[in-house]
Amino acid sequence: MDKNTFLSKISDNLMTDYRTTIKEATPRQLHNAVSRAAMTDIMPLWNDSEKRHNSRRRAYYLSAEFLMGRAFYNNLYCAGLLDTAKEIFAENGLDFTCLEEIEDAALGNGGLGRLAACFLDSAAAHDIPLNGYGIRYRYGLFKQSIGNGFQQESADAWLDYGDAWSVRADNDAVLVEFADQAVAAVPYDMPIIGFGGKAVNTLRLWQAESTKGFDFGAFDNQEYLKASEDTILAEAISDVLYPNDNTEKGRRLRLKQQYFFVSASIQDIVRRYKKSHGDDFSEFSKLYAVQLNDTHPTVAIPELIRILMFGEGMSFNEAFDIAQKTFNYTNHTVMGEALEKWSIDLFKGVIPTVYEIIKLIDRHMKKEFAAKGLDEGKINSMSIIDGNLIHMARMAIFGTSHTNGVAQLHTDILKNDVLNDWYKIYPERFQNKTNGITPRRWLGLCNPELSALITEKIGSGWETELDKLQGLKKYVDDGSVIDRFNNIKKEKKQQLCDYIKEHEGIDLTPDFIFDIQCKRLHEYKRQLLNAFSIMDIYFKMKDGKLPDMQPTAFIFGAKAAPAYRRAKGIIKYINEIAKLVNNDPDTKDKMKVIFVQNYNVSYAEKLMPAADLSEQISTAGLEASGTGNMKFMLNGAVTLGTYDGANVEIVEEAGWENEYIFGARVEEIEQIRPRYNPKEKIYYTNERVKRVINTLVDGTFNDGDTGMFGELYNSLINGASWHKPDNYFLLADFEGYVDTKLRAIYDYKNRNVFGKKCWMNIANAGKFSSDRTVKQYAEELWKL
Ligand code: 26Q
Repeated sequence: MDKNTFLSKISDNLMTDYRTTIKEATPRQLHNAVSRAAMTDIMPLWNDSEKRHNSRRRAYYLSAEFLMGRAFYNNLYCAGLLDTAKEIFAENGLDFTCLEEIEDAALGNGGLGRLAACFLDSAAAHDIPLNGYGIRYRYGLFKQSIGNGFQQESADAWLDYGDAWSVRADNDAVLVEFADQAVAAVPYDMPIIGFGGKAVNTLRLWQAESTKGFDFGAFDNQEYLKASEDTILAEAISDVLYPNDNTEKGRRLRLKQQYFFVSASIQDIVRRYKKSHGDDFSEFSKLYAVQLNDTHPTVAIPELIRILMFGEGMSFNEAFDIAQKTFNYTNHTVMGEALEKWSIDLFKGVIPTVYEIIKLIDRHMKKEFAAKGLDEGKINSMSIIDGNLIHMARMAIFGTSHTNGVAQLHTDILKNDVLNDWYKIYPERFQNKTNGITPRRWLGLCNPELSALITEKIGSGWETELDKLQGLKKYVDDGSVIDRFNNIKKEKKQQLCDYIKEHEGIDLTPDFIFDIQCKRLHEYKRQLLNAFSIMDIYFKMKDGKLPDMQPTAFIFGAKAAPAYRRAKGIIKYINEIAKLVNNDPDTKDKMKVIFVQNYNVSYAEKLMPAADLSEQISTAGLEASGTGNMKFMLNGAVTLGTYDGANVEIVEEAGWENEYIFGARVEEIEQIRPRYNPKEKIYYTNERVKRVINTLVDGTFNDGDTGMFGELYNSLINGASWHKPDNYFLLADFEGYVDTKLRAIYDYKNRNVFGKKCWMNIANAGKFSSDRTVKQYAEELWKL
């Protein structure tokens, strides 16, 4: 679309929708008018892609979360319209960044949701027929602000800005039935615009609505609330994203959400199949592959069986066979508390027919196990229905063709430890698919300055073939290229400083080394260890033991699940440290601690390009993969991390000499675990550790009399009823961590040497493109 056409479409939209002009429009009006103009431009390609894909085998990605981020800049970039739009804004005296007031589509919590978004982007860029199915939450992940050092939550009403990038498809609405309720599932389709114009795929998000609408009978009887009751109860289902990352109790509404979007999606797929193949289901599993993003959509297995049995008159065995051939399951965690289990009573109360199917699956599995010669004890210990609980991961492994982990180390742990019983029975079912990130959003869009340098050196093409970055290696000894990289890094840091000044009110300069940890707040990710290291460095500096230390900014971004008390205590603790360190005349010119508010995809796009040090410090064995680590790497930060998740592969690609790895490895953690006594063996014997940890309880800081800091102290030193002391091994890794961090901070003083390390990270980041990941799924799992 040329500039004049684009401009005239924008002007038309502004006039018909808002009776205004480009000079007078508000940012929101501009956002909608420009977005709709771009939509009309991609529409033919969208329809075209769908028709083309209709005639071949295709895959669906079922996920309770799609953490899309802001659509506007990304979609224009992928559609090849970004520069034109910028010109139009400039020519009309408009600030292109004013559209940053439009909220992200934050329909996800963290890694798992963002991975789904990256996969869709990659599939579209490479014309792979992959469509997403999920929930159109009215409220996405809560917005976070910090008040007096505490996290505060507020609703994320992202739809209040309009939803210019969706098309409501009323014709495809379906009915979803629960024991006590029936609701309409109405699809909203979002285009997933493939970079370079090869294809546009679809993300179909379901919204729950009443089938009855307004009850005039009740209204006439003056029962006003009752008149709207069905609407309220129906819409509650897609009202809000559960804000938990990696753990959750089994809540009734959450189960309703899962069944709601899964049932609607399976009905949609079956309907599409019947349109072309009628009642003969023999081709179904040859036409479709369905990927289950963790266990959240696992109820798809019994739901497909239910529809095939009761709707199509198939036997259980025939239906199970089709389901098993159609589905695959991705596991994203090894932590026990994150493995979904539902109480039978809850299940029976919400979706009794589905529960009956699960009983059949469980019985089928037991027969198969018995035929394989497993003894009764073993069989019972692996049952899907176990006591009064339904184990979703067990159903996911048994009811699908393949189970995959998300990094090599994670897959090895699944095979050899967490799911070893299953691996022994079905070794051929287990695969690894190391995660990736889309280089469009995470380099092209968020770092145009670095992108331009890369293109200058190796030409374009890296955007869709990231291995081409290898071509950068030969410049590593070219001082002028490293200088230019360092200057770009400085520019990105300055941009972040400006943004932080505006949004957090804190002064910061790009001469500091930027040490950044941004990710969900969780004990296993060990933000508290990072906080302790800052206190240790602070004390050292006060004692005059850190001569000429490179001034360092310790930057955090993290949301805590609203009910996760310890995580919220850690946020408060970091903010108390910030207050102390940033105001102490002895340290304030050398250290800055910043906790940015409302970390989300858009903030990540500003933080990743500005980082020198990428903090990836999870307890070894617990971070399945990590994907933030890859975003930092691609933007030329070095990793300060444990040998965990995809960090292992990052080191393998970039070389040990270009990362800062510390701490106990998985085997060592397993070895120390049985006799681990942090109180006697570390706390009482190591003065540094003691001094730092005591700041939780010795009055150095104030937790507003919440008792939060005391609880954190206890969790480390005394343990709790449900866990041993320091179950994430902060004390064990403390010294190695601080020493390694200080080594990195001092190394930074030689900017050329440090810049080379950064450069080697960029040059070796090719493996971590989600294009590679999605192609592996397409070939090895979906058999496209
Ligand atoms: C479950 C039940 C009820 C409510 C919420 C949940 C829930 C929600 C989200 C459970 C887990 C999650 C998210 C998990 C997650 O993001 N895992 C991360 O996945 C990334 C992509 O594979 C990995 O890189 C990370 O290592 C992993 O932690």
